[in-house]
Amino acid sequence: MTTERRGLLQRGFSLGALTMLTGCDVSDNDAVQSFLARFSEWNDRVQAALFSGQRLAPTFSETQAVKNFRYNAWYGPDKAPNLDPADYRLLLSGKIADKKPWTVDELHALPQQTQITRHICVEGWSMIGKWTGTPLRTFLDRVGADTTARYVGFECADGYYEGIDMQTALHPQTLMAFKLADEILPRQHGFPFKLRIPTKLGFKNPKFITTMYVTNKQPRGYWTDRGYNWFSGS
Ligand SMILES: Nc1nc2c(c(=O)[nH]1)N[C@H]1C(S)=C(S)[C@@H](COP(=O)(O)O)O[C@H]1N2
Ligand SMILES: [Mo]
Repeated sequence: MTTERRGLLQRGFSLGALTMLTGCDVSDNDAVQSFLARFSEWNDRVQAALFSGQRLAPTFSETQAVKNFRYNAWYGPDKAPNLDPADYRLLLSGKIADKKPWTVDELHALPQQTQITRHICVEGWSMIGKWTGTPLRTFLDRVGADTTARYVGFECADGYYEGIDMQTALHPQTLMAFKLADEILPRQHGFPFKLRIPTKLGFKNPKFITTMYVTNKQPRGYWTDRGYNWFSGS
């Protein structure tokens, strides 16, 4: 790759723009692919270093929050997991002292707070929603999680998986959201809970979580395995 092209990439030109400029499909080029992969890893490290654990995502007023929130997954809403609250258990593993599984009723009895924040999806849409739930930090304290560990990972009922750094897990706006627009979280939006992280892109907000674990090994992410950045702050 020429110095000129590398400069373009570093200034944030998209692969599509680069293809238009050069008239060839650079994404077919192995050297470009491996360069972009390294660029992406570097970008994750820089983002992690720049991200302040205390910086708050913007919040909005009640009137700005939508009632009918948009649905997203790689399958249609009719295919979303239909978890039975009678059978559901949140399983805990890894560096957590009390690994007792949690029922929906036990989760709902946790202290809750409300946030009105913007959800931003990499597919090019965003929406302001009102979510209510328990700060993940409160839950991690409650179960005796080792918060000196580096990551918290999640596995979901639809086979999705995600993970976040501990700083994000302890961020005051990172919620285990049990409600959307004042209603119990609808099935397609992640019943019994989704992780709501307004400092992260939409895909780092896993729905229908069935397992939570604390680890020092960076958890894999569903969309990260398909080429998106692991850090993906918004
Ligand atoms: N389990 C699970 N969580 C998920 C997804 C998914 O497909 N499965 N999609 C992610 C993406 S890309 C987005 S934009 C949001 C969509 O959440 P919503 O349906 O409540 O809008 O969920 C995120 N969490
Ligand atoms: Mo998304």
